[in-house]
Amino acid sequence: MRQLKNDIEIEKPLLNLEALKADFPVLQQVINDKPLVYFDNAATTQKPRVVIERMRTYYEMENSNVHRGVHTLSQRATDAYENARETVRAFINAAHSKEIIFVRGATEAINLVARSFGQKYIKKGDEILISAMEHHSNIVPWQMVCEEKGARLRVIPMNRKGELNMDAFTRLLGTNTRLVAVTHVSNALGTVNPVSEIIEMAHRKGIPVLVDGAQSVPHMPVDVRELGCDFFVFSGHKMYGPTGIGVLYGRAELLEEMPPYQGGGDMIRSVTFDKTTFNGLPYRFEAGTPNIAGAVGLAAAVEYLNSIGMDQVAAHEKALLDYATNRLLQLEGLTIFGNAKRKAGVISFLFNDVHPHDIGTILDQEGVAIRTGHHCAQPVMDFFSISATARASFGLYNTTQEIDRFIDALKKIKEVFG
Ligand code: C6P
Repeated sequence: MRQLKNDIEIEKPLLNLEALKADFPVLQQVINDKPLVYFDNAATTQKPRVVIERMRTYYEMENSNVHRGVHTLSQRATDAYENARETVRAFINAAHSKEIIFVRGATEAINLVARSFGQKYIKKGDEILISAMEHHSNIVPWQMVCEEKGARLRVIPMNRKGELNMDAFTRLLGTNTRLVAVTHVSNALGTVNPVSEIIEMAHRKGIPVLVDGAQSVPHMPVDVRELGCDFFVFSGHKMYGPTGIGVLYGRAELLEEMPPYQGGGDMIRSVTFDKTTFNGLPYRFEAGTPNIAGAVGLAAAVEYLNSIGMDQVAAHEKALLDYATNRLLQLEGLTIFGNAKRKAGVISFLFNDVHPHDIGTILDQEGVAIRTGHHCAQPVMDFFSISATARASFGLYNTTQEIDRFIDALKKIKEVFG
């Protein structure tokens, strides 16, 4: 069903937004005398009460160390932790729970693959292929490996709309390419990349692919087996879960062959001063006491997302993106960076000559939280010959009314700066 709002046709809200918003204590606040509008979801999302409560219950009733004790609390903690792994496995449809490695976040997951895969498989003269729109987390770890191994980092170019040049990608996939590492959704431009196509093309040449799903998993259904990717990484805090927990999915055949990332407790089978043998998956990659409460909180976030349905979330955020884009384009002097055909709910923009930090500050005074800066994607800024943008990014609890507030606040900027 469609309705008209400010002369723009929009989809009628697909979700019960009032009820959803009530699930998030932080969103009930007044900031600078205005009800908070939170449009910084690409940086981190807010947490629903079920996540906060689940972590509280964990600490009040189950807290112990995992895989170590025979006592009841240790069993409870171990069960909660391993059930969380299974919940995450089902959410992204991995084949085995041993393919789910709990890490601190997307950044650590990429560093793990860069270190471990890199140590075993990357040698002098090899190439690692990334894209022009990567977050620093999917650039720097590869640069470090390249430096160490004498390998070369190559970059799939993009056009001015923020779409990857797939012809160039075909040409760049060569006999020296050892790995392709691309983002599913760009945090700076909102582009949804054709990762299925990228994976298929790379696999035809026997090259594994890592997908950075930090900005996709919270906003659309993801099925790692359907994608066919070899590695997939994401962060709990961007999907309504806690900070300090994230996931590396890796195909078992690959992970089994990779050397450990860190040494310590839980990742070993036996240790003597002469020799250590390592544990099996997934524990081989989880040295030390893990973030148990984080994993449990992440599972609660996944269950929360499941209760809404990822198709619904994606459709709602697409409607918000279309509505906001149309309204923004009516503002004279406003430029949107990232106009790909397939986009997620991220809008990077500049407004006349106003510095993005001033845009962010004035919006904050109006109770609207956005991010300003280079978004840890400096090469994207360089590509457009700018140093920063203002960025609004949507989450499942956002509404068209909030977008109206955002537009009204932008109009105030025009009044202040002329
Ligand atoms: N982007 C943003 O405001 P961590 O910090 O490990 O949770 O996620 C890193 C990361 C990796 N890939 C992409 C595509 C990302 O967007 C991010 C985090 C945030 O855009 C913080 S810079």
